[in-house]
Amino acid sequence: MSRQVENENVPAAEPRESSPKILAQEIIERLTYRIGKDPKVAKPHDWLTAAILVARDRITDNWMDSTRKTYESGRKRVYYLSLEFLIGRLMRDAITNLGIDEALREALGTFGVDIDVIAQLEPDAALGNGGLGRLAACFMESMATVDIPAYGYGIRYVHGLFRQQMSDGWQVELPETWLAHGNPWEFERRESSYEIGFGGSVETVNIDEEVTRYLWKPAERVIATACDTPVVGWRAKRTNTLRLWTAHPIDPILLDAFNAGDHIGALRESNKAESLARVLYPADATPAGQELRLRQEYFFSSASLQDILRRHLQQYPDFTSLPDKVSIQLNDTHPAVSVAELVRLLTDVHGLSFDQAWDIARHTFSYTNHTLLPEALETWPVPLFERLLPRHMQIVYAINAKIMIEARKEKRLGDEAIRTISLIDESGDRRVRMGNLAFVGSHSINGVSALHTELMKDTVFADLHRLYPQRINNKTNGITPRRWLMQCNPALFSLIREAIGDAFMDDAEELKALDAFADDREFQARFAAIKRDNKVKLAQLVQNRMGVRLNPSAMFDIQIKRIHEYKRQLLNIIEAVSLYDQIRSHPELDWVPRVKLFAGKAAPSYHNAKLIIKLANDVARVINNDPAVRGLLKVVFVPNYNVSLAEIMVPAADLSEQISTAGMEASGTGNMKFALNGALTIGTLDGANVEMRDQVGEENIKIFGMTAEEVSKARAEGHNPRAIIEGSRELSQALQAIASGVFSHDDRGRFSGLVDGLYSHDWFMVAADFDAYAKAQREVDALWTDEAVWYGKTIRNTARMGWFSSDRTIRQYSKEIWRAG
Ligand code: B1N
Repeated sequence: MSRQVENENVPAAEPRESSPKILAQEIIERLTYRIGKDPKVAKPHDWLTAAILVARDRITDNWMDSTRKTYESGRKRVYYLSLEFLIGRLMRDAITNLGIDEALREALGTFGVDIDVIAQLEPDAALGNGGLGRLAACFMESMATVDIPAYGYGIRYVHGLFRQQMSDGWQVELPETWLAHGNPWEFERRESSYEIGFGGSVETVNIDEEVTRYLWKPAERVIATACDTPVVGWRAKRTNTLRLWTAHPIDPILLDAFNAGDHIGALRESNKAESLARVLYPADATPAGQELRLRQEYFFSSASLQDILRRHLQQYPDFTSLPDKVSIQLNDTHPAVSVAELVRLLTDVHGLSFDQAWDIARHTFSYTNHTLLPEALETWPVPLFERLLPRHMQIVYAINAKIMIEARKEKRLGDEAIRTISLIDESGDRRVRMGNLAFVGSHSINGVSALHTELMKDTVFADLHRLYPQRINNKTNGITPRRWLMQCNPALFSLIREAIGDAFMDDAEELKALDAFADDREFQARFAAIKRDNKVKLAQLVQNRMGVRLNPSAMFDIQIKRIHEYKRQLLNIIEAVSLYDQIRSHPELDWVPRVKLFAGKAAPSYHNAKLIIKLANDVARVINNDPAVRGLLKVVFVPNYNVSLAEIMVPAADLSEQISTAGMEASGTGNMKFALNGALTIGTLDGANVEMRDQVGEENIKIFGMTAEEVSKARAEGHNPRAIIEGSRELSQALQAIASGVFSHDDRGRFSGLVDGLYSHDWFMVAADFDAYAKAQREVDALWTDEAVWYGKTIRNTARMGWFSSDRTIRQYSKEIWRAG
């Protein structure tokens, strides 16, 4: 049957000892024989690689053990298909989960090497844009932690998300070269390679009167090769695989062209193939829309499915058992073409009938929707889809026919419903709707917060929900408490352990026990001291990188996330301008000193988002240099936000800004990270903020502004932003200052377009929510002035965030969607 069975007699590796002494010996051994360096001349990077290799060998033992057990137990495997995995650095995560962090620190110390210094040399793997990619990374860690046999599948981009530099306050994008020093975590698997086709034509072969087969003859073919990274769970319970695909040409060099002297032309195929895995599309919550993106989507979907089917056949006789043994989770619509690809593989390659294949597909796939933004719903022009994937186009039509007939005949839906359910959008140029394809091809469709899930039922998927009322369900997002508390905030972690013991380390909901300490003045003082230390650390970083001095006694008010109009960084900046006005006009009042920190990247083609970054920088320059402010307000935009920077900023926040226009942020996950680390949230009733309020209690969160319902009503009935602005003295003054060039002497009209947008339509309700937001901010100031009240609230936030552990989210997926128990 399979290779594994033949090797049954190979014993499992003995667990390795991990004393500092053994680790030190191993480090020297790796340095010498794997890196080829004499310890005397080893550079910090060499020590890092050696340390990673030592950790990796321990993980590898565990990994093989996990793989073997899955095979032997016949348990169901879960496959998480995602175009993004925003994993960040891996070393600290791996060594804490292995439980060798302290021993490794000591081992390196014997050579005079500081683990904290070399840890910072590890590149931050940014194979994702934002929340969706980071969620995939948290899920990978939690699936290993709760002992689910899981594989992540994605693309091994040579260039992850661009590096952001500031040039005169404008964002400039530079390529990210995370692989420059190699990647000691990964294992290339040449033997796991698959052919992926594009273009060409489809031949029809009539086997007999009843059976017709279709033979796709692709015009282009490339090879996908696997690259594996082990993902170790908490306490090394199990280790799973993150399998990322690289692209290679079938013929690296076209010999005919080469011999004819066309040396560049000889590499054409090679360049074309490798372009597939070259770069991550930098758009968050908006589809890229280019042909290369569709090629990437198909490339990784096909490679992953071929791999999944091969693994299944190694263990089971045929595919009737696929839905029992395999769950495939589609992370948004980016892998949705998988639905058609699985049907193709099962019918054209493995000889099943269309009906059998369709039935298997629907019971195997499930789909997570991450956004309702209409512009973010992925669709592809029919001519492009047909040219690139002619066989899949036929399958999409075949699926569509089935669904349309069911909707019309059995469910008696009308013309309008039929139009919105169709896999083909006929309203303009014809397009394939990937959301609808993912929906009809899945047995479960989930949203990522309670509110978002309800809105899915009412808006984008209303008619599909009517057709399949059982399918939509909610799985509120979560974050891994290992990275987002234990590792990023070791001092707070120790304090909590000391107070309530270790139970919360294995069950984050045990953090609740901390509630008992919320009003304990001594505990508050220690909690506050840790927060202050974290702020000092961030202040040092800001001083070093930007030369701006921050006062660690001021309130650190932080908004970090992708720059997007719906996330309303603009609202925050306008409020800063207004506060600046008031501080100058009323020097006699007791202003609470604040530092407003921003960080985040804008999609390179998103004009207004880039303008908002420039505005933040322009406003910062003026405010930070005005002596009349007397240091009461500072504004800082920290460049190049990434996971590693988040690990420093999150523990340093007093106030967390989660202020999206209600109804637009599907969940948010940064909101959870801040609250877990003892920040108060100022936020709208949007995404997971709603459930955070339920968990922490409404007295421990500052909610303001319009509800999702009010927003949609205002949009439908038309609202009058000009009247709103004119009715608010603070807002109109701030807007006037921005529009008239107070912050942009070199180009006075720079921001007039941005401000005009608020007067004319204010789609994101910035003006509409301004007064409520400013009022909420002053209430936050009042809370800040009473330390006992402030820390009582923030400690309760930490205590009550346990439910937002991604372990809880993954257990729900496992029980209710995957049935992978
Ligand atoms: O997914 C996160 C949520 O917490 C956020 O609220 C949500 O905005 C985010 C196309 C996306 N939705 N859609 C994307 C990313 C890249 C891309 O090319 C869409 N990201 C989200 C996790 O659920």
